[in-house]
Amino acid sequence: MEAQLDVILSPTEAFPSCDIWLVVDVLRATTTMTIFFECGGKKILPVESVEEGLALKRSLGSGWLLMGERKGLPPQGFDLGNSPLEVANACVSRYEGAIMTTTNGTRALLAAASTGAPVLIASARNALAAVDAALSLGSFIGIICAGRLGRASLDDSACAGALVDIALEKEPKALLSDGARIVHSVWCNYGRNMEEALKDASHARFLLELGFGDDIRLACQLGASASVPKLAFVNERWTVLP
Ligand code: 3SL
Ligand code: MG
Repeated sequence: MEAQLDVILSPTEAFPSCDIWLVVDVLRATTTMTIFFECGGKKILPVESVEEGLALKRSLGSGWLLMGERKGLPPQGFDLGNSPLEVANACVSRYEGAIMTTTNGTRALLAAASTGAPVLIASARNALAAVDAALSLGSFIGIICAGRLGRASLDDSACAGALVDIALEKEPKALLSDGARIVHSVWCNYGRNMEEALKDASHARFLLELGFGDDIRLACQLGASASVPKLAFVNERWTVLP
């Protein structure tokens, strides 16, 4: 069967019924997750709210990291922010795992999980490996951009465009939805260059103002990682595994 690619620009759109999802929050949640597993992290428990994260950390104990953000910064009581650089420097492999909540990324992930189709974590870093993994699991691939506060974002659209581009190299006859064509145009319009696309992204400017320029640099490293984290339902909880 010919491959089919559909992209939704924000989780507020209607979800198609696809074989497999790639969830993208390149700035920064899915980049942070990719790096967490590159660094030997064991598992991530995504949760919706700060309160749920704090309660889960209290019940699981100090062997677990609590990480994430609101308005780009770690909420009070969190061990780490949603920063790929911070995670890379945190010796995450020493912990049983991490509990994570972010404004858009973990919510997009849980929304994808609710469809029942398998879910993989995608970022620019693992773009090649993530597309390979998705194509090996099904022919109808859906890509969810986390976006920003219920709206489309240029950063996730460009990253989704890169995923479509990579998929087209492998499956040149793949059928593209309008969403897939839109993000592919964005990616090509920026010369297939993440740095160029992110220069125009409002969320990248917001992160730069907070001093997270190194996180953006890590997020732009297209194909730097072979890690493709996946979502599984373990012990009654959605869990991201390496
Ligand atoms: O919205 C999210 O999930 C975050 O990735 C946003 S931030 O880059 O950490 O501000
Ligand atoms: Mg984002």
